[in-house]
Amino acid sequence: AKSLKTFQGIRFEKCLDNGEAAEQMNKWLLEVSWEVANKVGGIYTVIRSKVPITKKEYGNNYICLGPYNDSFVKTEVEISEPKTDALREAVNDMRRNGVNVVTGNWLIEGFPQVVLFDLSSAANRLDGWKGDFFEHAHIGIPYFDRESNDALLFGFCVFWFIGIFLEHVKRIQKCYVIAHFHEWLAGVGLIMTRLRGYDCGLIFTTHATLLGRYLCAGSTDFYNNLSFFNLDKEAGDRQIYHRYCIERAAASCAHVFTTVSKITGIESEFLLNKKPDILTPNGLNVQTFAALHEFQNLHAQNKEKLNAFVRGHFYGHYDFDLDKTLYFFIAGRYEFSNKGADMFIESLARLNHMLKSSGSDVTIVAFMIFPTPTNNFNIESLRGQSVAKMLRDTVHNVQSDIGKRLYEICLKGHLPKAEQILYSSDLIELKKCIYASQRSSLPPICTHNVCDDVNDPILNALRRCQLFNARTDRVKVIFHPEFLRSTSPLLPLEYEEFVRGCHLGVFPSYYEPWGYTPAECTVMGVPNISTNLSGFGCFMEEHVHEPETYGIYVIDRRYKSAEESCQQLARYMFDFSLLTRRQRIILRNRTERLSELLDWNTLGIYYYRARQMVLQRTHPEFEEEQLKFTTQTFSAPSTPGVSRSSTPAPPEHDDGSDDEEELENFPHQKIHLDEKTPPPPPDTDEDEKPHLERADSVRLLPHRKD
Ligand code: G6P
Ligand code: 1S3
Repeated sequence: AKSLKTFQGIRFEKCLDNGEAAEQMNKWLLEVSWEVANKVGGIYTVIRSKVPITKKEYGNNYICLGPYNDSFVKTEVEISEPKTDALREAVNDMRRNGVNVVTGNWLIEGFPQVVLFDLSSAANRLDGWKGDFFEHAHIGIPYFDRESNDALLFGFCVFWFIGIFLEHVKRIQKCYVIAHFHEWLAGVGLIMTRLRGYDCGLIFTTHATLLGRYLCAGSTDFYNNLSFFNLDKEAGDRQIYHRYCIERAAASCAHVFTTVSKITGIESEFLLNKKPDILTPNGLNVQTFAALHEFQNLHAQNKEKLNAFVRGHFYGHYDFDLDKTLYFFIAGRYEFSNKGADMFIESLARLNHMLKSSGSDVTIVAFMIFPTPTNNFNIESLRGQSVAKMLRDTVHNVQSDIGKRLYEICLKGHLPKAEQILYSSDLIELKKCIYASQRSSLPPICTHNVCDDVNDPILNALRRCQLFNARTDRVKVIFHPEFLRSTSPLLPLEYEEFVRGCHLGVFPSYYEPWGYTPAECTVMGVPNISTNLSGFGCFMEEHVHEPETYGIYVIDRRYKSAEESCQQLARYMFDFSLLTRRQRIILRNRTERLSELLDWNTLGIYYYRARQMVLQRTHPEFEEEQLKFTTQTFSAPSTPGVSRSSTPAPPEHDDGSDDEEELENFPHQKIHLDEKTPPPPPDTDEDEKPHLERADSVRLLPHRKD
């Protein structure tokens, strides 16, 4: 919607070219996160992908603060001394006092300045800082919780840095400094900065709540009981009381509190006792191709790599047609029920039954990519690839020999007889390979030896549902308990290549504040399934008219029982299996068209709004001041004619656009080719408030588990 791209009537792009203005105004943004140049989970993706647009707005006055992690710094950071005085002073003060601070630029698009604190060099201060924290915030950190101890060290380093930085930066002229903290691990710095009353606008963004994650991972009927939890007790029972206190205090101390989706906003209202001031959905750095069909070609190329793997993995049982095989996948942090792996497997079993009983000749290969400890690849999986390679090499040699013989004979002016070009020795070699590819066991359901095989939830669910890769099964399963990498001897693909090669991403999460996996699928033009308990699913339902027609399927896990949701998921997957190749191509085109909606160039405006809000709250004179520095940019009203809609308009030449007939038989829902842009919400002050439903008006699930 237009409102997604404008702020107080000014187009977002206009706000972005202000790096110079920020420098002139002495306006700074410090982005504080445990995942700055330190890949742990989703927040790394948020910060990393957001850097280019944030740099546009703040120029050199944008600095990322994080912990020093030797292995990442070696490959991700170009170390150099700080160029600005305030930064140098703050860093040198800490160094003089024995804290090792590494500075430089993060080697990612945007090349932002980073300040990284070596926490081990500050460890001798742990007890003192714990005392200070208790004195000021009344939160005690137990000695045995290493993660919290690190969070405390990190927080105090950031707090120390900010104090000195502010002192120096305001010497020259009035300054506007915003410190934006992500997640509880960065919370201590925010709490201390606020409690000491520093002149710094503080934003806290939570990407999940600690209690939410823990409660959902059990068998709690979470969304129906949000208002009933005894929070202190629940946190205490899980030995995370002090972490929960940090998170709650950070939300409460922030001048502006944000979270990534409506659903996590509601959760925060109950679990952190704070309603977010604004929602900041996650975007991506969308790669746009010059040619529209490039991403389709990439699909075909990468699918071929998956085909090669599947041929090897199913050797001896390779009796299905790869031309009629579809690749589905689920991936993420290994939180079995939070990420909906339980529902995926249950629905695959149903899909298997539906395909068998309908006499379908389609095969589904379902990949599950969740890292868990293993003792390396299993022999059967490696053997499969080597058997396939042996056969491929032998066929290649025979083929080349046949070619030479054929050429020789034809040169002499004869047509060859079969035995003149295919020798019995060739047949023997081929027979040897064919015999070697016989097997007495079923193709493995897992590529590795999982350490805790007996208790592993995915393996147990597959056993319970009897998904064993039998010949008669139309649904085959492959659990890959390791992140993908192009150097793997088994499945040598990067995650992005893998996603592009697949047909459908399935993410039936129960707990998912945002969900980057379906968003990544979307920008790569891969249709996907999410739920209305995930931030992404809700966002797409809100902003895209009939998302199914764009290959965005959202399962109802909120108002339906688990059994009903399972059936819905199985039905979506079954319907997808009925699509023709042509229909799949059209659908991929449509999915990819939604990329613009998920681009930071669109979604970055929410972060921009949060920053404007914090400055208005901490420096009421700020807006007027800003106008002096940015008159030219800000006085230009947006031209309605150039505003683009959030449901992107169809491109002029879309190989799917004139195929209404092809879609007649689209099994789930007919795709409407007339684009409908959802009515934009009013671009008023009211719009600044998060669009949260009142807690008491939220319709809740009857029961989570049947
Ligand atoms: C892309 C390619 C086509 C290919 C198709 C396969 O669209 O450009 O050449 O035929 O992928 O699609 P499928 O859904 O069958 O993997
Ligand atoms: C969190 O990471 P997660 O996979 O543990 O933060 C991500 C970034 O905001 C978010 O996409 C995800 O839903 C959260 O769960």
